[in-house]
Amino acid sequence: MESVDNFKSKFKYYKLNKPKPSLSEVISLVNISNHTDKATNVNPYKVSEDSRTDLLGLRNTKEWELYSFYSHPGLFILKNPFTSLGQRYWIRKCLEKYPRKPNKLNIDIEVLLPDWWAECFDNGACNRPLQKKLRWTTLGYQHNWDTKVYTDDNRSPFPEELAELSDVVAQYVGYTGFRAEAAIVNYYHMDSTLSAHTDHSEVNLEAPLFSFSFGQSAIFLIGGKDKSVEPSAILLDSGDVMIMSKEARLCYHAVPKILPAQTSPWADKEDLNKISYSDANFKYISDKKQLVSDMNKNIDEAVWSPFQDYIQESRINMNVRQVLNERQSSLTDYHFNDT
Ligand SMILES: O=C(O)CCC(=O)C(=O)O
Repeated sequence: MESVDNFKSKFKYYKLNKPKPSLSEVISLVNISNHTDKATNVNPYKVSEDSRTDLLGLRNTKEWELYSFYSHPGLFILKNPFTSLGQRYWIRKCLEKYPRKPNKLNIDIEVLLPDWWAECFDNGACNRPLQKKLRWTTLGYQHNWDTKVYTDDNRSPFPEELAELSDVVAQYVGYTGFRAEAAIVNYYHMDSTLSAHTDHSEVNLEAPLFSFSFGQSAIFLIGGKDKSVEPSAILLDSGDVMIMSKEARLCYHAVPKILPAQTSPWADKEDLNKISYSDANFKYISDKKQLVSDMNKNIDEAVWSPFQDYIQESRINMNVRQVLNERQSSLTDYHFNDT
């Protein structure tokens, strides 16, 4: 007997514009008091500080708020641990740096652009149609959307600042051996959706997946290992970090709707304080001075303005994965299990 696709029904319900879906069942961690039967705060009992947070645009780990979900073991959301300046830095990296070659872009089949963001401003004014065309770029091990198979010859260097950011969050949730090796950066506009799927291409399915959201908000659906399980709807706001681990790592998920953000944390002027060069024990970042300079230049509203224009109408999601097993050095290294 064919099973009922409860995932599809929920996806359609939230995707519709007319009639507008009710948002009363959407779990919002801003209004957690309305959802205490579904999600709860689970901050680690003993939180140690991380010397890297300040320079990566993050608040002190002691201020972070981590939530888990009763119906989804292994799923966690870290509620916006970023400063305003941090949000600007990461949004800008996703627009200015990550879509550069050799990374792959969805628009490659139409036109090969060495530097998409620069091309958008080639004639001075912003080329909005070209801006709106970008839907994804891939980093590190390049996700192959057709075969869903990673290969060693289809790999570009993984951005060291994103490896560092992922490591800080991984340490906080207890995944001390996590290595960021692949990422998909998804770009959404107000009418974009992402259909139901599972992420199972990685050799290592024990390692969690870290998903960072910026800009406009989204309704995120997460169900079970098959589509008969009715999904929960969760609101993801700018700065939120989702961690999909254990059972949740292989569950169906989707984005049926982008919603206007209720606040603009990237524009909070009170929170735009310059960072200064400090001692941070970085694992991946080699040039601290460059990092500090890249972070601080976004305080200047004129410099920040083109990125502001983009994010005012869009959402960006960086989805970071570990591909290999712990002691594996490449996809063709089959000896990692030998003792
Ligand atoms: O945009 C999101 O929040 C989810 C993205 C996602 O599911 C993916 O890249 O596999």
